[in-house]
Parts: sequence; structure tokens; C-alpha cells
Amino acid sequence: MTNLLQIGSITEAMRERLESAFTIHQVDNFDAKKITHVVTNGHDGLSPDIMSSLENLKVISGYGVGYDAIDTVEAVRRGIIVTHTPNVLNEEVATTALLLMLSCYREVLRDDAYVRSGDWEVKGGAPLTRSADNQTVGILGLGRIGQAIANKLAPWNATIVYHSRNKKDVEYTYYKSVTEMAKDCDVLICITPGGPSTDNIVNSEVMEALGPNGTLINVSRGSVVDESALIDALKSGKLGWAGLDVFESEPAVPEALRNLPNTVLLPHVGSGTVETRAAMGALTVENLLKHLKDGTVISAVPECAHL
Ligand code: NAP
Ligand code: 8YV
Repeated sequence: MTNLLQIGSITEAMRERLESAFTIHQVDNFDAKKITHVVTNGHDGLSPDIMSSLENLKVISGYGVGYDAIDTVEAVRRGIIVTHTPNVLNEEVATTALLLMLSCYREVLRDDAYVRSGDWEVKGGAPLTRSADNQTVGILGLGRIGQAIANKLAPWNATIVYHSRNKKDVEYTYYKSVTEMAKDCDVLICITPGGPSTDNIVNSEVMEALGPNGTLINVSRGSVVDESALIDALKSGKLGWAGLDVFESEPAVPEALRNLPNTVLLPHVGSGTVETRAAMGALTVENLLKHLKDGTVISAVPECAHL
């Protein structure tokens, strides 16, 4: 049997299928020389220490589309194929982005607390909220998920604008500058990859451009948003609201952020439904099984597509 190193947890369905073809080793007990395949996830990735110890490594299969926790430069240098799970989670993550946006606009957490506390009976009707209809929504990263977000916003009659590295062949207005886009937006939704090229791309200047009536939604990576600047902007009122699924040092979330009333916070569950996680798990496994069968994979990350 081929030897697979498991980083992080895998589902029972994944384990059953993997055990038919691999001997699965855990990180606390493995013989580095034997390992040819790794299964991991977007959060844990593969540490440089473990990666360098695996001299016979051929494939790293990631459960998730984001692969910023895997050193692809080193993988390409060593001829190791990195795979991920694009497309199967587009709709779910887009739904999460909208869930956060609508929750901020309609103050779902505040009003839920109003009912539960009994305040409704004592104080009467809750204060009014803002309509999420007819908003200008800036999508930072108009890729697979970004486009799914744009599609899902159509029933709310949103005007979509976007910033990506490259201008796309779409009807939406393109902005070269994130700050200039933020000035024209009611909502900014971040859905780029993480990593050095997007590190703190949403800084205090962008947040102030979005403004006191603006809403920031982050379903990308915590590193994309300057978290301490975000806390300052939300506290001072320079930014109106934030809906966040991802954080700088997950699972730690700064107390200051947790105490702010103008935030909606989720524990990185953008793709976290039974259905979507099953599809991601299946693709993660199929990449490994296909490599065993014929030396190729289904969904290599772009950097490894030529390997
Ligand atoms: P994708 O199709 O590759 O789209 C990424 C988009 O980001 C592209 O439009 C790309 O622009 C843009 N981009 C990349 N680097 C950029 C930069 N430096 N500046 C500006 N724009 C940049 O990826 P996807 O499948 O939509 O996934 C996007 C990311 O979402 C993942 O990498 C992951 O971090 C995150 N994610 C989060 C969750 C969650 O649970 N919260 C779930 C899934 C994914 P070009 O097209 O011009 O290159
Ligand atoms: C996953 C994600 O929760 O796909 C991604 O990039 O962030 C999420 O879908 C994560 O990768 C699982 O570890």
C-alpha cells in the first residue's frame, strides 16, 4: 500500500475511501522516507519542516480551494503536485458572503437578542434597519467565488463593481484601485486568495473610503484585511459594519472585535455545510486516487498545472 500522511482532520467518508488505497499515517508517528502523498486542508497546509523531511513526496492534496498555507514555489521546484478543490464550493461561500451582508444590513443579531431578552414586550418595536436592496457592491477578487457572489446579488438589484489583478470580460465596472472602488461602494466583499500579494490589501485608507455607512465583508483570508485598523475604524465610526468569516490568527479573534456591536462574526464556515464539505472531501480524495492510478490529478493548483 502507498503511504499517505494526514495533516489535520478528515471526514469518515474520506477516510473510508482513502483506506482502500493508502496506509494513513498521523503527524505524531510517521516514517518520512515512506510518505509519497499528503492530505491536508486550507488552514493547516504543510509546514516547511514536514515538507522538507518528506524526500519522496509526490502529491499534496488540499481540502479547500485556498492554498496559501502550502509553499507552492518549493513544491514546483521539487516537482510535487499540489491539488485543491475549486468550483465545488463556489455557491456555498457566495451564500455565506450574502448571509453576512444581509445580517449586517438587517441587524439580525441585534434583533434576535431583542426578542430573546424580552425587550420587545417591554420596549415595543425594534429600531428600523437599512435596506439591502439597490446597493453598489464592490467585489475584491472577481474569480470563481466572486462571480458566484455577483450572480446571487442580482435579486437584490445590486450594482456590481470589482477589482482583480486583471480586467475581465464582464459588464461590471472595473477599478484599478481598491481605494477608488471603495469610495464608490456601499459594500466591499473580499474574496481574493490570501498570501503576500493580498496581505492587508484592505487597509485603513480603504476602510475610510468605504466610510461610516459602508459595510466590509471578508470571506477570503484574515490576512487580506488589516485587523487592528478594522477594529479602530469600526470603533471610531469611520467604517459602519463588518461581516467576517475569516480572521488574522484563527481561531483566536481579538476581544475588541468580539465586543463590537457593528460586527457579525462566523468561525470560518464559508463552505461549511454537509453537502459542500462532502463534495470537497470527494474531490480531495479523487485527486489522490487518480494520481495512484495514472500519475495525473484532477484539480492541480495553477502553479503546478504543468507538472
Ligand atoms: P479564484 O477563482 O482564483 O479567484 C481569485 C480572485 O482574486 C481572482 O479574481 C484574482 O484576480 C483575484 N486576485 C488574486 N490575487 C490578487 C491580488 N493580489 N490583488 C487583487 N486581486 C487578486 O479563487 P476562488 O476559487 O474564487 O477563491 C478565492 C479565495 O476565497 C480562496 O483562495 C480562499 O482564500 C477564499 N475562500 C474562503 C472560504 C471560506 O471558507 N471563507 C472558502 C473558499 C475560499 P485575477 O482573476 O485577475 O487573477
Ligand atoms: C475550508 C476554505 O474551510 O476552501 C477554502 O479555501 O477556506 C474553506 O473552504 C478550508 O480550506 C478547510 O480547511
